[in-house]
This record gives sequence, structure tokens and C-alpha cells, in this order.
Amino acid sequence: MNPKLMPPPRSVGLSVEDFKQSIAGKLFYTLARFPEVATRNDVYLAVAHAVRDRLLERWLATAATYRDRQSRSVCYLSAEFLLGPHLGNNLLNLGVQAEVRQALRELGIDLDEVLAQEEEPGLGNGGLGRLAACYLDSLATLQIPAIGYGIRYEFGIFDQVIRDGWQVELTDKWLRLGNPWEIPRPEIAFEVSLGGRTETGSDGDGNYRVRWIPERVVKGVAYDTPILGYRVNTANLLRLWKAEAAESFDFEAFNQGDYYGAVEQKLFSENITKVLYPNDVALQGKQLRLEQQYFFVSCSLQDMIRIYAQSGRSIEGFDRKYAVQLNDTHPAVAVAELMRLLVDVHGLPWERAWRITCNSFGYTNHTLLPEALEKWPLPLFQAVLPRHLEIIYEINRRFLDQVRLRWPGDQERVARLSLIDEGGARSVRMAHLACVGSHAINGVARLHSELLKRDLLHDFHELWPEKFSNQTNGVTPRRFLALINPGLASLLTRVLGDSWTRDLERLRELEPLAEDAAFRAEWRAVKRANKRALAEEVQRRAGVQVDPDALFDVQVKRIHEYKRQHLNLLHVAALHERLRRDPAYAAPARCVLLAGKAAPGYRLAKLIIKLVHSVAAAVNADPAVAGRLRMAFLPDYNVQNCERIFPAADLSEQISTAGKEASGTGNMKFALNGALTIGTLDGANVEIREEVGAENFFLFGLEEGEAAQLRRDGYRPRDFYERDPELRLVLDRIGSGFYSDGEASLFQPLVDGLLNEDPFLLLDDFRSYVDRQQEAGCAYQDTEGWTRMSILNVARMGRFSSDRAIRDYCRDIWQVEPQPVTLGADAERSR
Ligand code: NBG
Repeated sequence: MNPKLMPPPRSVGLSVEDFKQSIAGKLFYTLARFPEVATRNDVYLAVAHAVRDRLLERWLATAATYRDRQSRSVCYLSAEFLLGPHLGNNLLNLGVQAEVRQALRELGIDLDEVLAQEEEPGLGNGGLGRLAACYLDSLATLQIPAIGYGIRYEFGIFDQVIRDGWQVELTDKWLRLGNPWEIPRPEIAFEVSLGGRTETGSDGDGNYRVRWIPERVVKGVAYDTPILGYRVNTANLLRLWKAEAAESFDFEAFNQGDYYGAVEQKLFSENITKVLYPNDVALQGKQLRLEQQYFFVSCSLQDMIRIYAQSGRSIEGFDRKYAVQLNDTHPAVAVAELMRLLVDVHGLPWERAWRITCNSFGYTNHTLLPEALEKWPLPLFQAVLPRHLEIIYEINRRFLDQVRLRWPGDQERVARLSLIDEGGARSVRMAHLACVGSHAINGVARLHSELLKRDLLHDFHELWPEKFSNQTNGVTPRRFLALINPGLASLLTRVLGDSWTRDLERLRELEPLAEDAAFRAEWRAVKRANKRALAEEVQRRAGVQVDPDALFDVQVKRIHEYKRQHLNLLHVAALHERLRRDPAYAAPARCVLLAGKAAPGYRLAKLIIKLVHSVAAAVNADPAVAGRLRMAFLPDYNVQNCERIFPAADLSEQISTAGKEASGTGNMKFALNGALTIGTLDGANVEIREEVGAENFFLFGLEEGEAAQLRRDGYRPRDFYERDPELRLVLDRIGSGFYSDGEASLFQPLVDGLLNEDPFLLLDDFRSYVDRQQEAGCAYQDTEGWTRMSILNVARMGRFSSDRAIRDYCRDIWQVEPQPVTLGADAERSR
């Protein structure tokens, strides 16, 4: 065979005619359908395949560029990538929205219907997974060589439906109708060992060697999705691993005549990538979860080594070739796995392997909540990864020697820093492994990074202050403005030109326009149209009619006590009562919207969802507040459903207890779309407020330092209840069955929790929150003033682009450079 003789295919064009041809061709030759019987999904698949061809062309050019330049690459290891629908984003980034819309129109098809057909890959829980997706978008747009590595879950985050006000989880069968964006690579596959035991011995040269004799072996197969940058030729790779049975093991069973045993083995292996775990409280100790983590990390590192070996260079240059980022501790076992690969498989001496490992990894922490910090019980870890446990002991032994040298006799410090938690049931501390094995450690907003240094990773900071930095999160302005808010995007482009999509700081030039009454009127018209669209959706999906002229007060995010959706509810209940008592009460019509999923095992979060529905039912049915207060819960919050929400919000609820939200990124998406924030000094709210100006932000609540002080002094929530009649009234109502048809016991646990413990300080913050809400309401009634603030918010959001974040990571942590990609002359001509 001599495939070198094959000429390169003709490049696929981007004109209306080109797309018409391709789409018709795909329907026929790829999907084997006549137009007469094609379903909506067939049409979606045909369009997706036509677009994918254009991506593949760019991806191949990108791969060739990286190979020829032997460029340094970022490998972003993440157990979650919450991409959202691909088609719309790819059309935007390719710059062919108008062409494809027109091509379809000429074929008698509406693009919006085709877009709605896509089932989004929900391979993440929330902010952490979505951040990874934003970073992939920015890496490609900035032309940085990068690979995202993760898990191809067969079932992503569950679909949420609401029955009788309660959350019910349904499996997310996102692959049911096929996934046109992925390319299976059966030839790119690695074996991953699990369980068993180790044996020591020496190799031919008399060196000490350890051999791992596993109990099971599974195979990881690569599935690739091209990630195209915005209006550039760079298309990077997202490589997700699917678990399958390893053939070698099947054969053994077959030979012994154990056919069913072999089949069972196959099913067992495939389990590893079956389902994404919701970030539940009861995750610690789930063996399958540890196996998932190790599985994808091992495949990814083996793949990096394979790619690097193609250049013919020695493994010792691994850390010059790759900057490997650990997205939280989920992939932290990579530190031990790279050591195993370098020492046991490639025969490097420990010290050299350790230098390469530390130089390669960076670790991003995403939470301060103690229950979210991963720890694996030693017996479990030992059973799944016996060799890695030995490696971790050795890393720990050498590490603690260093600590003892620096602080002789300080046994407590040694215990605090150890990779092994010796208190109670012994466990491996994954965050410690990540810190020791990385040259860079960062938090995701300034306050969060400071708290990491002060509290959670205090001892590590004392040891290695130079490893620490802050990298405040960002969001992609392509998906979260250009794509979801075309009205605002075209207004911005008309007045600023289109460069803001790649250089978000350009939004600053809007500032003077805040003083222009005609511009303000246009701004309002855009918002008004977006609110109308959301109102229709609320009607359709929640069955609640809302007035597009009301103040849209919105809180969307995972349901969690620290995020305090129940504080929002206390305000709604209080406002309800004020409006009932005083028909002349000065406040605008307000529509309160919530959305978000609760972890299936998190009972209180699920009770909060029920309470939202109960309060909404009471408010919406009360003629005394008709036209003045409405409330709705939008089910199944996901990337697709957020498209309507951010552009339509007036007020963004960012009300977590200070010190608890690492960053937040929804806060950025709202502000970028012209909502004002009511929020605490928590996470990135602090920096958003700094940027947009204190006068354009509704601040309330305790600061982190005050909250910590209050806890130290002994917080007594009941005092607040007793002192504040309005607070007492709303808590009594919730606890007495006012919102639950007299069934007092239903919400009693929630109320008791607040009165007795209130770990997230709702009762303390209630008064300042309600006061600020009232001010926000009055401010909204000053239409011109509100619009001015909205414009200034958008104008000053430039810093929160994920492009800025990625540039900072590249400079501070990764040391990688852009590698622009050019297409062949043929393809360039077709543009
Ligand atoms: C989340 C934080 C958010 C933050 C995102 C992205 C986890 C473990 N952490 O505040 O709670 O915005 O990460 O950094 O999901």
C-alpha cells in the first residue's frame, strides 16, 4: 500500500451552494435516507456531518502544524466537560451562521428547528465542567496547542423532571440518536490494569524493579471531538475515553470454555464509563468512581507518551513537551500514574522521574468545602491500585523527610501535611498528592486563592509559597454572548465593530454610550425582546405566565445550602407579605425565576426545590399580589436551557455565604448579558464588583472575615429570629404548613436547621438582603438609571473573558505559545 500517492481531497467550501450540496449528500450517503422520509433528527445529523467535514479539514491542518513544529502542548485533564450543544457554536466559530441558515431555507428547513434537535452532551455537573468547556474554546481561539482529556460517559448528568414539586431524576440517554461530532478511534486504545498485587525483583542490570500483577485489565478506546476556535483555523482535540473489555482477557475465558464468564467480564469493564457521578455527598468510597478516575488518567498519560514517542525523542523530555493541568483532584492520581509509567515501565530512576512529574503538572483547586475534598479509604485504594499506593507511600516518605528537615520536631505539621490522613479510618488525601506532585497550584478567584493560602492549603503555602497563584475564572464571550444573545451581540457589533468577540476589553468603549438616551432605548429594546422570549419559555415549560415588563430576578445554579436558594425564598415570602399588607407598597412587578439540579442523595437540596414550588404555587394563586409578584422554577437546567435565561435577566442572584463559593461563573454570564448583581463578597463577585463599580452592584451580607468571627464567637441564629418580626413571620409560615396545605412537618426540618444551626448564616444575612432587594426594586423603577447601570456592567466585564484567563495560565503556569494554523491554498480560496 502506498497511501502517500493519494492526492489531498478537494477542500469543502463555505458558500450557501456548498452547504446545500453537502447537506443533501450527507442525508443520502451517510444517513441512507430519502428526503421524503427524513426525520428532523436525520436532517440535524446531515447538517452536523456537513459542518463536521469543515471542522475535520481544520483539525487535520492543525495536527500537521503541531507535528511539524513539535510544539509544546497543554493537556487539560478533567473528569467533566460540560460542552453544551455543538452545532450552533460551530456555525458561529466557523462564521457560517447566515450561509447555513440560507442553505436550509432554500431546502425548506428552519435552522432553529434543526438546532433544537441536538441532545447536548451533559458530561459535567456544573461550573467546574462548564469552565473546562470554556477553556477549550479559548485555547482553540487563541491558537494554543491543547488536548482536553476526559471520560465518555454513556449517561451524562441526569435529566431533571418535576413531579408534584419534587425533583425526579431520569437517565440522560444522550447517545441514543447518535453523536455526529465524535470520531471513534478503535486503533487508539490502551490497557488499564486494576486490582491484584505487586511483586518485586530485579531486571537484567540488577536494578530493583516492581511488577504489578493486576486482577483485571480493561481497554480504553479514544473518541475524538474537534473543538474549533473562533474564526481561526485551529481545531483542537477533545479526547474522551470509553471503557471496553480487553481482548486478551476475553480469549482466556473463551479458551476455558467460559463463554458467559467472558461476556460478564465485558459488561463489567464497560461499567467504568457508564455514568457521570452527580457531585453527591455520599460519593466518598465509591469504588467505581476511583476506577473511573484512574482509568481516564492512565489512558491519557499513555496517549501523551505515545504521541511524544512519534517524534522520536526520549521520554526524558516529557515535561518540555507537555503542560498537564489537573482540573481539581479528580485526575490527581495522575501524579502516581506518571511515576509508575516512568519508573516501572520506562525504567527511569526515581529522582529523574519525580523531576519530570513535578515539572509537568499544575493543579487547580475549585472548592473550599471540606466535604468536597476527595479522600480515598486506604483499603479501597489498596484494592484498586496496589502499586499506586506503594508509590504514594514512597512520595510521602521523601516529602515528609523534607518537611522534617525544614521544621525539625514538628510532628503535628508532618501529620497535617502527610498524603495519608491517619485520623480515624486512614485515607489518601488527593489534594495533598496534587500539591506535592505539581509545580503550580492555583485557586479560581482572588478571595478563594487567598483562603486557600490562609486555611485549606496553609501548610503547603508555608512550604512552597512560590508554587501558588490565582487565576480568576472566565467565560467564553462566544457562547455566552455572541451565540445566546444575538440581539445584544449585533448592537455591540454595530457600535464597536466585531472585535469584542475576541478582545472583550473592547467593551469598555461602551461606557460613554451609557449617557446616550437613544442608545439606552435600543439597549432596553434588546432586553425586552429577550424577556419576551424567556416569558414564552416559562409559560411553556413551567406553566406560569409572567409579564415581560416585570423585574426578572433570577437564580440559576446547582441547588446547595451554601448557595442559599432558601435565602432567596425567604425574601420572596417577605415580599409577598409586604405586598399583601400594603397595596401601595413601592416596588416594581417582580418575577422570580429559579432553576438548578440537586444531587440525588442531597435531601435538603431536594426539599428546597419542593419549597420553591410550594411558595410559587401560593404566590401565583394569590389574587392580592396578581400582577405584582410571580415565581417559577424552570426544570432541567442545562447549557441549552440557559441560553434563554442569561440574556433575559435583570437581576442576578449571587448570594452564597461569604467564603464558600470558590468563584462562580454564572455571575459572569449574567453580568455580561446586562443583568445587575445582588450578591455577597464571595468568589468572583468581589472582582466583578470592583470592575463594574460599587455603585452598580447591590452588595449585602457579612464579609468572609466577619462570618468567620461570628462563628468563632458562637452564632445563635435564634436570636435573629426573635429580634426580627418579618423574619419570624416568614419562618413561622414555612414551618407551619402555610405553603404546604397545612402539612406542617414537610418543611420543618429546613426551618429547624435554620433556627438551630444555620451553618450558612441565612438568618444573619436576611435583613441586609431584604433591604438590598428593596433598593434594587426601587432602582429598577428608575428605568433610565437602571439601563445606565446595565450598560456599564457590560462595558466593564472584559476581564472575565476566558481568553484572559487562558492567556494568564499560558504565561504563569504552562509556558506555551500560540501556533497559528494555515489551511491549504485551496481551502483558503473557498472562504
Ligand atoms: C466549582 C465551584 C465554583 C467555580 C467552579 C469553577 C466544583 C468542585 N467547584 O464556584 O463551586 O466557579 O468550580 O471553578 O465544582
